[in-house]
Amino acid sequence: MMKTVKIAVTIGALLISSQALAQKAGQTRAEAQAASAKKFRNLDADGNGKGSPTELLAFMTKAAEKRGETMDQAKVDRRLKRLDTDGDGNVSAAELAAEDLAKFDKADVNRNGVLDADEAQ
Ligand SMILES: [Ca+2]
Ligand SMILES: [Ca+2]
Repeated sequence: MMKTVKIAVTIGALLISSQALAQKAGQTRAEAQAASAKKFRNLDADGNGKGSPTELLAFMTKAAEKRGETMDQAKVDRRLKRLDTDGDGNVSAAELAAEDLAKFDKADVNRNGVLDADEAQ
């Protein structure tokens, strides 16, 4: 009985930590930029270079489903508002990269361009 509980807790902890691994140890800034570009290609489903609100909704819904969560329009709207810095109503690759690289720079406390083990989370 106790053993089962312990295993369940371990699995739960693993799931949580793998979800939190948005930033990987050893990742360089260039890799973060490449990952962002790849993410944008997934977001921009019709390949017109713009992530439309509809595409963002589909993209975020898919990501939420992977985590076993649901997505709502209000969340997507807030995300779009944050991402869309030039205010054209769409997300560009540059706008997405700006957010991703800002996250990277925030995590890269010692500014050496690589996420060290203690900086990755
Ligand atoms: Ca598009
Ligand atoms: Ca925009």
